[in-house]
Amino acid sequence: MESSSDRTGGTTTPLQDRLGRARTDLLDIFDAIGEMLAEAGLSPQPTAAAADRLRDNRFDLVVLGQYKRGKTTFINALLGQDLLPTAIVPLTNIATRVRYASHPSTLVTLLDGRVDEVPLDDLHLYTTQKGNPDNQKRVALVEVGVPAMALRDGTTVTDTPGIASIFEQNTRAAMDYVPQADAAIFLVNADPPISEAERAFLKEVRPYMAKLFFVQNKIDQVSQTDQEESLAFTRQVIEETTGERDIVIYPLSARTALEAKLANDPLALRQSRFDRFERDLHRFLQQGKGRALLTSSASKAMRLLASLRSRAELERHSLEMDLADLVAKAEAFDRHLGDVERARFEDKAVLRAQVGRLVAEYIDARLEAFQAEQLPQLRAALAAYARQPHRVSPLRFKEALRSHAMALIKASLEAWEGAQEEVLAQLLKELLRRFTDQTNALLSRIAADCEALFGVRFDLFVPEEELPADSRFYHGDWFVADGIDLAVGVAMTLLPLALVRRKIVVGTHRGMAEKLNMECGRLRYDFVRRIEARIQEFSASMDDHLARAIRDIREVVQRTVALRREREEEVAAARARVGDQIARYTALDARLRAISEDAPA
Ligand SMILES: Nc1nc2c(ncn2[C@@H]2O[C@H](COP(=O)(O)OP(=O)(O)OP(=O)(O)O)[C@@H](O)[C@H]2O)c(=O)[nH]1
Ligand SMILES: [Mg+2]
Repeated sequence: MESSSDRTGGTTTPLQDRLGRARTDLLDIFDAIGEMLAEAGLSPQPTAAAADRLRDNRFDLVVLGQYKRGKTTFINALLGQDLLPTAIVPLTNIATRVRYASHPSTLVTLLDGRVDEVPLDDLHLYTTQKGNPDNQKRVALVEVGVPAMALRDGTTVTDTPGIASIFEQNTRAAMDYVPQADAAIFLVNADPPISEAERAFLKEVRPYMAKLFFVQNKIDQVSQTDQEESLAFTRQVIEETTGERDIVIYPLSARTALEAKLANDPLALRQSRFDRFERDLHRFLQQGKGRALLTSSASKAMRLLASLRSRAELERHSLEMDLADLVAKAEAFDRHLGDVERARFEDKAVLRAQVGRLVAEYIDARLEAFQAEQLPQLRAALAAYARQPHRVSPLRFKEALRSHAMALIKASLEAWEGAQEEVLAQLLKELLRRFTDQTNALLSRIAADCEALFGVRFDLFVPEEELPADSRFYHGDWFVADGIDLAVGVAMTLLPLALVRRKIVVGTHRGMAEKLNMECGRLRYDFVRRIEARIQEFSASMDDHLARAIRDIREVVQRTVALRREREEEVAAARARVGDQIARYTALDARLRAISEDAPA
């Protein structure tokens, strides 16, 4: 296959060229449709958004693996730059997304939503355990823009904190990035071979990933025999864990590859065996995503075009109909819209009631049961902790107990929240799907009215990509690390030590009930707020679909009625204009079909 290389070892193939041409063609068509929409007095915004997506051609890769497997080094090797900080000690503690930018920039998004721009040299102050211990700076995500050739097609790569065990904080953070990614690279080492923690993690993430690349890193550290033995073992474990056969694992050395790229040494790059991985990754990116995005963009363009065409046909028809007949039908259409509005009002009342039920039956009832069940367990755990030897003053003892109680409550609530989120997201999705069905039912009622009255078909429905997907809830920031307060006065310190300690334990037990209750209240508030925001946003977008459909039809009919009543002499010119529009739509539609059919498989 002919191919031309660029500096970073990426290649362009004839396949890419074909996709590239199709993309350029499609971008042209979006421009043309945008102009036509504007000409028809409609907003060209949908074409601009679709074209942006196509131009950006974003594809999100995420790199996962246990700490110290070389994830960050691997990303640097991919970029051919020593960009992200690496180290011998466990390092990355904040996810870092790298994307293409013509001018370098580093943006830090904080948990409260604020975004700060920082110098690239300060990156380590935010993303590493050393620079930002236990995330004291409250960073949510760091995004680095670099002019790296490997990312010029819109691919982003996200570096994640190393997983340790599946119960640990970093693991959760890494997991958070999984559902957002289009593909993941899972890094293990030649030595040691795949561990139990890695196996457990893999089992957890596999269902979420459409595509997973397996990499055996650091092959430079072991002999070839050892490397092959380790590879066979790793393969066996991965196949058993995922139930897949004949998986591909890429043995390579990220460090050698990075050094080779920095020194511009093709021989060393070959030795690193990084090039084979890179080639396959590029092929996957071009074929998989490139084609999927192209076809979905083409169908979006066809939909926009179809709606323009229906409008033009409605106009042509309205120009030709008997005027009295047209006026009567326009009135009938408006009357039917009154019915649609009433039906909509009822749909919304039903939606509100369903949300209320979801909150009462699901959140409230479960939170109550959770509290009743957890409190004795939490108290037992605290009592066990109190029984351990604590050779400290009563004040210190109180402090230790207090913070242990807090940690217990926090962990139990977080586990509960994590488990509920998924179910809740599912229930919410079903609810929104039902509401979408109702919206679609109204849209097809409007379309049927239009067809019956004016003889023109509009394809009205909520497009597939707007259907509610598994909307993940992002973690709210509800936990407040205080609240268990008990008075241990000076007087108490005069009592016998054992008695003081007993009092402290009892006091903490009491404090725990209050704290648990308070935090459950916060959690509830957070859940309800997020659900309501989601419902509001979704129902507004559904309303938009209806309003647009109605406006499209009414506006054409009313305008034509006015023209025919007031400026009969312009009717002939209007007919010619509409005929011309329809011919242009037909030509564009043919071009779109050619792109869809020709899109390389
Ligand atoms: N010999 C060898 N060392 C490597 C290779 N890749 C990475 N390392 C080294 O392994 C250590 C850890 O590398 P990092 O890239 O920081 O690993 P990481 O997975 O990002 O680590 P965390 O961020 O802590 O999870 C560093 O000392 C790297 O130089 C490799 O291919 N060969
Ligand atoms: Mg790292």
